Amino acid sequence: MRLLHPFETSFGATQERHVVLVKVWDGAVGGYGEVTAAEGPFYSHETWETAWHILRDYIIPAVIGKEIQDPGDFRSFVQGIRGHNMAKAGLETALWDLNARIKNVPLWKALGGVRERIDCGVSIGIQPSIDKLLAKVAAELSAGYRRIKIKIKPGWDLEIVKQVRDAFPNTLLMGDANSAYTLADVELFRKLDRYNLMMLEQPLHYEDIIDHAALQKEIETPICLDESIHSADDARKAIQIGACKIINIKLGRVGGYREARAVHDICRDHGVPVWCGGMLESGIGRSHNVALSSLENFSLPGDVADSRRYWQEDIIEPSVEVSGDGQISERAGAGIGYRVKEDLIDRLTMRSQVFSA
Ligand code: OSB
Ligand code: MG
Repeated sequence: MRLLHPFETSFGATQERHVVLVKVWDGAVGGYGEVTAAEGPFYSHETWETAWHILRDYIIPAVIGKEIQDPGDFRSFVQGIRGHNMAKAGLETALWDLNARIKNVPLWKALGGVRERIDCGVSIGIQPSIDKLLAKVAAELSAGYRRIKIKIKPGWDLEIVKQVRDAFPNTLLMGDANSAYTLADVELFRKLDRYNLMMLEQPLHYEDIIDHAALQKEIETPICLDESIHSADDARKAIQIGACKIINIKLGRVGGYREARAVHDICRDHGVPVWCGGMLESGIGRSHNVALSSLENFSLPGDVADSRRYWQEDIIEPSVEVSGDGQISERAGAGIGYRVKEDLIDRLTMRSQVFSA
């Protein structure tokens, strides 16, 4: 699937997406999941090809033909496979969808969600010019989005944040560095403190919490961790040492709903708000993000936005729609609550494989 616009972060730009989808079929009902790994190993070590390999050769053989009463049991089958959380989440989230469809309940309710409408923000990539960025921010605000995230990197940071803040003094604004800095940049972050950012996402190394804790002591702006948090245990440690005040939860990064809920719960118990991150998902991954965001402690606007920001035509029907006041409504239907356009998926498919018990 080709993104309508290239998306650029501190680690590079992307436009062509290879989306690995997982469909689980119990003989009567199907459930769908999405692997959120990118084309290259830049956000994380996983790519869509490594996910395919790990699913085909390890995850699916560990699960196929097994009796699964509860999708939370999935973890016990794949415990021996280290890492590859996005590959695991592709199948785990499909099992949650399947289970909710079998029980004929909306997935967000099966998860224990309480928010019938979720607050939406947008993530705006690095732009060719500050004028283009300002125009994008203005357009997203008039579309109704409640929070603006701008990607930053060395050379596209202080001045950019200043100009956006000057132009939009009252907007909920944050920056996401995707690990582009080190502790040597602490002066820069002190200067960023002037611009009343809601948070600064993952400024330092993608596996670090120690340096983030040191940085958080030096600055006022809350640090939000993304890349560094792969589990509830990571979240506990990060909170314990003061590495962050907010956590972004992504289903892929943590390996699915079971761990996402555990991260959510640990954060809630420590008074740390969370929000749902995005990975430029197709409608299937996006609908899972909508369901996850219904949980109580998702109290900040997430990066879950309207399908039309990304795709000419999405693979679910209806597509994910954001209201004029920046919200998405949870669906009343069973499972993810959207119809999956299998015919369109067939036309877009470049590789597929069927595994039977
Ligand atoms: O860091 O949150 C991130 C996209 C790809 C990889 C990492 C990130 C992002 C985004 C975009 O910020 C979120 C979205 O609009 O899906
Ligand atoms: Mg991020």
